[in-house]
Amino acid sequence: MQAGIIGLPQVGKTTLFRILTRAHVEGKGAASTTHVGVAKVPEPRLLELAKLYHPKKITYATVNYVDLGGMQTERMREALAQLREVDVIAHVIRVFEDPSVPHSEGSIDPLRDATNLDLELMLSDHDQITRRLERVEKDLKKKRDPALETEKATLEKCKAQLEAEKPLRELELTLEEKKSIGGFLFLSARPVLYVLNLGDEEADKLDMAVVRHKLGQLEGRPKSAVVGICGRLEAELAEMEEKEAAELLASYGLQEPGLNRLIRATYDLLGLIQFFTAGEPEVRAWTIRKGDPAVKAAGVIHSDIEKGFIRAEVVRWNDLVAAGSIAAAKEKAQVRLEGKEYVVQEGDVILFRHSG
Ligand SMILES: Nc1nc2c(ncn2[C@@H]2O[C@H](COP(=O)(O)OP(=O)(O)O)[C@@H](O)[C@H]2O)c(=O)[nH]1
Ligand SMILES: [Mg+2]
Repeated sequence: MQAGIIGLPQVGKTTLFRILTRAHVEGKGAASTTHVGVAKVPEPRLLELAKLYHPKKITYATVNYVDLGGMQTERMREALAQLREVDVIAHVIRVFEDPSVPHSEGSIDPLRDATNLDLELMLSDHDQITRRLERVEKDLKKKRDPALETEKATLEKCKAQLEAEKPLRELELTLEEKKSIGGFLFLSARPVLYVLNLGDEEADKLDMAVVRHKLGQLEGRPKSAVVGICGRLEAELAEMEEKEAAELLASYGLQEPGLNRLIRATYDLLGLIQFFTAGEPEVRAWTIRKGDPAVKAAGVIHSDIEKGFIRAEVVRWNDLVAAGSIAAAKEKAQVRLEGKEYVVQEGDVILFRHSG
């Protein structure tokens, strides 16, 4: 599972990628090179759990990011092809003003940039659908085929959506319809995170960014989210000692870097949730998909635990922290015994009992 960082040239993509992953990317202007990096999912609940167990190790969940470089017109085709391999699109949009950094479109207009990219994605899908429909219609003339009929009907539905200038991520499809076009990797169907790269002067009012820049249109849409960050400020924070960074954040009235919200939003859009395991050797966050059963969660830890699954002992993390220990939580009847099919909830602390 990974998120692809895209956007126009000089909007702050590489700056963001570097601080997300603390990775060292060599050289400037390496627009066409792809960089993959791993970001830790910030999780204060792990620290709360650690207070109970004093573990040797704390392990965070992670999200993978790829820096896909600039989406300038002359390399649009190549850029779009790379996008087919990502699960979520993180679209970095320039909002910050800085005369020393040129804007490829000549002016700052975040709504225009967001809309233009979405249109490119829709155009690409529209092309693909048109070509496929021609093929399908030809084949249907030769011989009747119910599966192909369904595919045709679904593609036509998608086409109408695109012609109304709406992305496929906002189109509701039945399971059968989804299956019929499952082989296509439509770009406008990907969840999208609009990342507003703001000037430092907005650091103390990140929440207001959407309203200030009249971007309400981007908010509250299906399979998408908007987050504001101050790229340059975050880059400075990332270079600092923890204490210094906390002081600088506090001076802006902030409790945590904008980056944290960005990573969490990506994680949500990927459809992922965390559950925890806690003990003296390690307190750890694990990643599963929303809706996964306990036996699958067990398999994420180790295939032996999945195979020998007996039961899961489950407690809500806040109940465990409030109780102070598993024994105390058990006394309060807050520890449940669950079977293989139990649907794991975000924030469950689980101990798996297994044979072998
Ligand atoms: N003033 C200001 N400059 C920024 C900010 N973020 C990035 N930059 C500058 O913009 C230029 C392009 O940044 P870069 O991350 O390489 O952009 P990319 O082309 O999208 O990868 C660099 O000179 C950065 O220092 C920001 O939040 N504020
Ligand atoms: Mg770059």
